[in-house]
Amino acid sequence: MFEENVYGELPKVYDGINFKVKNEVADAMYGEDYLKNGKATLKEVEISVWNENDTVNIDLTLFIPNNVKKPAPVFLLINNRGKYNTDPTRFIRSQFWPAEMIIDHGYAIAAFHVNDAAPDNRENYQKGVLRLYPEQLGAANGMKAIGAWAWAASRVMDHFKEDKAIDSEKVALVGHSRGGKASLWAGAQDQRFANIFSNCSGNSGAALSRRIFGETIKSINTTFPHWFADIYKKYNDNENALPVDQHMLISLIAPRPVYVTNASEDLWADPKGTYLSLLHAEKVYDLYGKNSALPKNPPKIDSPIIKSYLGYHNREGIHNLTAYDWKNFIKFADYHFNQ
Ligand code: GTR
Repeated sequence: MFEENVYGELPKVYDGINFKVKNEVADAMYGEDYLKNGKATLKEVEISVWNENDTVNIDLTLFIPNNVKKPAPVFLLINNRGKYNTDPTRFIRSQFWPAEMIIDHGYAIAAFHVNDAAPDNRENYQKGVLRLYPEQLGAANGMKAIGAWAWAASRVMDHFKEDKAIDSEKVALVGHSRGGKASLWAGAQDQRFANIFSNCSGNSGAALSRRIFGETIKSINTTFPHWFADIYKKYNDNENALPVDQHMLISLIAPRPVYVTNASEDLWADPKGTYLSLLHAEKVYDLYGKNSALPKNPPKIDSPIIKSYLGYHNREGIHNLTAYDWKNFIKFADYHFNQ
């Protein structure tokens, strides 16, 4: 129903895929003092996928901790902001992708940029993955940018399956806002992702549409007509006609752990509706015997729920992905991966 009404169909087949390590640095990364301490190995991988005589390249930036003996668990970010946020040289360090902090906790950290999969604008969104699947373009249930970003996350997963330095059973997928809509959709589609993190994803992400609070289906479809299948526009001002709501998207990831967040000042993303969505997903987790015992009411600001299959926090502040968010993602992944 999500394919038919919201995100569009996610193509499952392609003619071929290739992974090319374009750059590898065994002693990458710097300490606080900006002296090189080589605590990670940098790999820049070009993922090429071809279908219907056309090829798409997705660039993966990956740091792997050097002091671990086993294949490393990994956090993969769907980067919907500037590429500088995932600077492979580490000249720029951004809280949006705090690579040093993740490495220090024994995880690898990876990212790809959404524009490689589907440029994030209504004029050019077709000039990525959709070149491989031209039949999607005319179809009412054809995928657009969010679908293409989720599809690309799965191609990175294909790489992790081949990369001996990575523990592909422990891949945590992270997305912020529009990226957090895509991380949920990728998690629902691809069971190889072990943990899903959806940060401030709001409407058509983790928040319930039927609350009609903050961003609505009509406003998202109007501002971002290139994100969802055309048929989704049928539900503009018509939420009750939708056969799904977003708690069902979280439920589709069951029984795998999901962590969602809000920011206290980000009412556009409807913190209350996000928490309710998580709470309603609990019924499906219960079917698997994974009781989360979430409190009925949202927890106080800055009070994360970690030891649970369904995790949550509402961070003090504005719409963003910060070191606070990542610290709690690490705690949640530690809890589930080390159980
Ligand atoms: C907003 C949009 C949200 C969210 C956000 C973002 O303008 O209304 O749905 O996706 O952008 O990605 O930062």
